[in-house]
Formats: sequence, C-alpha cells, structure tokens
Amino acid sequence: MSLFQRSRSVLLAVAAAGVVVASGVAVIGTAEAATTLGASAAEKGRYFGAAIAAGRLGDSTYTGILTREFNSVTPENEMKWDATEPSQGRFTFTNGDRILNQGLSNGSKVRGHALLWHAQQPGWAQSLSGSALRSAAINHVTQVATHYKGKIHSWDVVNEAFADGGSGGRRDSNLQRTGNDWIEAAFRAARAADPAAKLCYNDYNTDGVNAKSTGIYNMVRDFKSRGVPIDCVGFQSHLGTGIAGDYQANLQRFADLGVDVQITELDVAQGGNQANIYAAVTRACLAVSRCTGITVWGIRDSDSWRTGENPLLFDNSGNKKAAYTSVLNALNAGGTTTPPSPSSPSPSTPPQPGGACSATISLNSWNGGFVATVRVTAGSAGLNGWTVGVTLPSGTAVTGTWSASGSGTSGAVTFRNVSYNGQLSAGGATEFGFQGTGAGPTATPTCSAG
Ligand code: 9MR
Repeated sequence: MSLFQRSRSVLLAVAAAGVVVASGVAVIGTAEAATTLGASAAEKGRYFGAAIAAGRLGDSTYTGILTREFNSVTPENEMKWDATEPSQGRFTFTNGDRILNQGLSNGSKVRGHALLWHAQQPGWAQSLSGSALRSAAINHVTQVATHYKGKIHSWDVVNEAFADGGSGGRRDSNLQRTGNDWIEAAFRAARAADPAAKLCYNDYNTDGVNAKSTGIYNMVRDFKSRGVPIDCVGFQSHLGTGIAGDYQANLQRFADLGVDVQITELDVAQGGNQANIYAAVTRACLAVSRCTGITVWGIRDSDSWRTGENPLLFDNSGNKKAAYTSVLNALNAGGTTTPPSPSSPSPSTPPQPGGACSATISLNSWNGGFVATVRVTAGSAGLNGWTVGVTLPSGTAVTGTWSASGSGTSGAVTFRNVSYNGQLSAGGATEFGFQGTGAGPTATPTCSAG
C-alpha cells in the first residue's frame, strides 16, 4: 500500500465512524457536519485540494489553512519542466520534493503538474525541434515520473495541448510539431515509469460542451479504443462570472468514456455570483460518480495568479469568504455517489482461494507494450512467502518488475515475494507489477506457497 493509499484509508475510516477532526478537536457523532473542506470531501470519497507554492511554506497563516482544510496538494510551478530540468539532463527536484513532502506529511494526496506543456519550458527545450525535442520530452517524462514513482496520486501528463476557439484541434507548439502522436507517447512513457499514478490530460476552457472540450473528448475516446494509457481528464475551471449550464453534463460525458474526471485549477472571478458558482461546481462534481476531487488554484486571494480578481476561498488575511461557506455547505449537503476504488486496476471480485494462494492479473496494454498488476491473495491459512507463475505469449518480454523478484523474461516466468510482502495473513492480499513489450499475458497466473 502506498503512502497516499494508507492515508486515504485512514481518512475514510475516520469519516465512516462519523469522527471529524478539525483544528485538533475531535467531534464524535454521525449528526455532526464536517467542518473542513477536506474532511467533508473525504466523507464523500473525494479529495479537496489546493495548488501551493514552495516559497510560501514558511508563512504560518498559509500552512495553517493548508493543513486544516485540504487533503490534496498540487505544486503551482515546482514540478514543471523549467523547474525540474533547467538544463538538459540535469534534474532539480528540491522544490518539487518540498511540495511532495508537505503533502505526504499531512496525509494528503499529491497531484503532479505538469510533465509536458507548451509553456514554462526551459530555454534549451524551446530551442529544440523534431526528433531531438521528442526524445528530450519523453526522457523528461520518464525521469520526472520515475523520481516521484509511487507517490503521486495523479499526473497531469500533458497540459493544454488543444487550441482555443472553434477548431477543436490541437494547439500549435514545438511539441505538436514533433508529430500528432506526441501525447500518446508521453502517456505511455508515464505509465511505464509510474504504473500506480493516474494519468490525466488537463486543459482550460473545457468547462462545458464546446468545440475544444469535444476535441479532447474525441482524443480520449480514441485513446481508450486503442489502449493508450489514460485514466483521467482534468478540467481546470478558471471561471469568470458565469458557469456553463452543461458543466455537469460535460463531466459526465467524459466519465462515460471510462476515465475519472477531476476539477484541477478552480478559481472564480469575484462578483455577485462567486459563491454560487463555487457551489455549482462542487455539486456537479458530487453528482458525477467518477469525479474524484476538486483542487482550487491557490489558498488566499493574495496567493492567486489572477491579481486583483480575488478568485479564491480565503481573503488576503486568511479569513473564510462566503465562497468558502458555500463550498462547505454544498459538500456537506451533497454526494450520494461514491467514486470507484482508487486502487484500480484491480479485479472487482476478490478471489476466494481454496489452496495456499491465488493470483489475478489486470492489464494496461497498448500497441507494443503493457503494464501488468498482479494481486496475490492468501488462502485460509496465511502465507510466509509466495511464488506466482505467468505464461507469456510468444514474442512478449518482461522489461521491468516491482515489488517482486522476477525470474525469466519470456515464456513461463515466475515472480517471488520480496522481503516486505511475503507474509500474508489468511485472506490477506498484496500487489506487485511488471511491464513488458509485446502482448500482455491473458491466462490466469498460478500461485503457490514458498
Ligand atoms: O499559477 C501559475 C503561475 O504562478 C505561473 O506564473 C503561470 C506560468 O504560466 O502558471 C500558472 O499556473 C497555470 C497552470 O500551470 C496551468 N493552467 C493555467 C494556470 C494559470 O495560468
């Protein structure tokens, strides 16, 4: 279980018991409404997050609100290409790690933002083109996703690649000029580097059914039909003084393609409608079972990139605004739907082994490769060590394994537990994974003790 999964189960367990922890005070009783955004969202199986800046972590008003209210963080700038690879092949993760550790130490999820984007590229990448840029970009995805492997809830793998206006097509950029398949190449590289992270496409001006959101919808549908690994779509939701009437319907049509949806950068211009628009976004997310969380793009108005627009939930002094109360009320009032388990891919019905153990496999495949997640479940006696056998189709080769020790790369291959996951209590389960080239295995794996 990764750190964030562990924290999430703790949060959910707390919520299920009707215990709300706010400002260090535990309030017991099912009738009590949650008093923070994160606790209330967690009761609905969702997260409520904020974009944060490493440079503000020394401000105690800021971190006080952050740790009290939010259970997800996104680095506002610290994991972007210019920040993480300022010169080619030299990676700097100091500030990204500060955001990561701030989130993990508070039991929060961490959204990774953003592996590839036409903006905020380092100068050296801006001056590249063609195959040199393509390989540099894919190397960037691989290196950054590998550095954060196992710790990121969702990655914005590609950000803002579609054009505004009515074309519904791609935005021109140096990345786009390397070939239309740059987005799927990025998603495949991200999956291979961090199989546990949900992989999102993220964009703005997509907050309703329009030409741009439909262009993205068609890309996601195509990716799903061809097995390109994509798990989620981020709707930035930088909103003005109105909200599209079909905001929720638009989220739902993406969810119906088989991806999660997330509100990733919410902020709303201050005006008569600010509180109502925030509430409408919150209700829309709660009404779509695959809408797994909301992130606001900053904490106090003074932290916002939208200088002078006061678009956030806390004023410059850190006081809760009317918009805050309206979001909290909407969270407390709503949400009869629960998002699917975050541990996907995993089988929906757990196996009930009669023998020592059993194993099931789930695959994320694409043309030419796959990532396999194998779930090992102990039988009625518990286990002190396990071995899983997998038969690979001809032409398939294993290229990497995690949380198990593999033997063989083609044909009949076996995987044994590593030191920390061999002991399973009766009925207990653990997961390991491997990736490979060629077609993924289709036969049920064998499992034996020892
Ligand atoms: O909030 C970010 C701001 O501090 C940066 O200067 C800016 C640089 O382009 O990026 C802002 O964040 C953007 C996000 O990464 C992607 N969607 C739009 C956000 C607001 O511009």
